[in-house]
Amino acid sequence: MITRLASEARATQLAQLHGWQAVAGRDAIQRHFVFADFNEAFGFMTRVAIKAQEMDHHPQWFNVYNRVEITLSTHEADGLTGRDIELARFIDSIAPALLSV
Ligand code: H2B
Repeated sequence: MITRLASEARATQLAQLHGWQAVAGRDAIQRHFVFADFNEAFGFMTRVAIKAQEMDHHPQWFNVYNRVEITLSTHEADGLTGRDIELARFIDSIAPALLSV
């Protein structure tokens, strides 16, 4: 059973991410992206999906045309864990920084 990040590890690891914000009323983080068009957005989502499948850790996400909103949390721990940090780091590594909002 995976456990939630303790407050010290949590602060350090969250500080290393880019553009992620805490979700109100829930132990989760969220980042919004805007791409040039749907093709760019879906290409990005495809890369995230392949990583998520490899990790067996899946994002909650929302897409309309060129916008993608990703929320990360670990259901079985009912909060943020190292798996969310790992997936967020991967997402940051493939996200075009200038297009993130
Ligand atoms: N994704 C997320 N975000 N949180 C989980 O707790 C989770 C998951 N659990 N993907 C996995 C799959 C679990 O359902 C399987 C059985 O390992």
